[in-house]
Amino acid sequence: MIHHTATSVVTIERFIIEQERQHPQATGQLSGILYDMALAAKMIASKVRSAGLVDILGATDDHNVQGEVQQKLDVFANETIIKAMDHGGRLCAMASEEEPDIIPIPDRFRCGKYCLLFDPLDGSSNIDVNVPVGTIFSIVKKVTKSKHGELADLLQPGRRQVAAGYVLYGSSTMLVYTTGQGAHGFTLDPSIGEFLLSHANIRTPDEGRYLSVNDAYEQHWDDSVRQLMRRYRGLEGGRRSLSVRYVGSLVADFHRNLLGGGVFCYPAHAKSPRGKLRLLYEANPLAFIVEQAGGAAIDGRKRILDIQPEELHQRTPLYIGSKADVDLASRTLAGLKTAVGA
Ligand code: FDP
Repeated sequence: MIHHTATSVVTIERFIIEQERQHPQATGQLSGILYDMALAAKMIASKVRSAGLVDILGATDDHNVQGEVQQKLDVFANETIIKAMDHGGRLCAMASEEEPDIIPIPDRFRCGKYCLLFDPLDGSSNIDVNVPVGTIFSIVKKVTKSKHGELADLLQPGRRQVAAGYVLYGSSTMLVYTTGQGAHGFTLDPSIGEFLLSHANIRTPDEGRYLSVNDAYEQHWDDSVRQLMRRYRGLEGGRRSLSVRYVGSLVADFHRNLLGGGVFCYPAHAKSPRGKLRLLYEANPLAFIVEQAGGAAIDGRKRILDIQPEELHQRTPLYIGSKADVDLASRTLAGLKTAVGA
């Protein structure tokens, strides 16, 4: 663990270099990917900030692979990340929530040993109403021998991630990432255009304050999910009730709960048997971060990071956040009759 004095200003670049130095065998490729992500984040942040001022609001005619209408800003964020990342010689393949297939590295560029998976602009249905949105990313190491990455390189369980992070475009822009040495947060200082260390070694409270769930789906939930929500609300089991907060932008809901303590739930339900969120672009990276911060993430039964993905756009139910609250989900959904607070 690197200690900085209260007065030292630590840029994300300095922090990444200092973390890299703790691994003498490091080639600098991973650090390079993280700088490039920080650059892409600054470009997207600048566009998001001016979204209300320019004629960029509203949907394009395109639909993404999930059949959702793409907002123009999604398209911009997607292209910005691809362009920032494809030429550095560190990646061998990419995958985006907005693209149906693997994104290859163009032949004119060198290929490296890492793969990047990302959700360029999460919470995009919130763009038009000035509600925070985010970018989420995950990095894994190539496992096949091919020069260009293959599907098998991208379809790795989350526990094999070497780094993951998210950017929250909120009242300030924050980037939080982990390389498995804790989760660290940086706030963009727009006056100098740098991400500065603001939240070193984030620890999420063991017990949460907040419950984030869209309970408009209650009619479609099964009985165990309904029971879990009653327990979170203190209506059953004698547990202290959680306060409900639901922005509807995963990054914003996750970030608030990470810092303040809480649980975000997107259960499977009758109309959406695998839930809504994407394992590779959303659940895995956030699960890596939350575990590094002392929290937990499950799909209702299994640890998210242990799920073997079968397809790029696989969906998963998600229960993520403070350890005690996720443990309660695990016990309740398994139908265990143990005491709620136990
Ligand atoms: P969005 O559809 O606006 O992109 O992953 C997609 C996501 O937002 C998450 O950010 C958010 O948590 C969730 O969907 C909201 O879904 P519901 O509207 O079904 O609650």
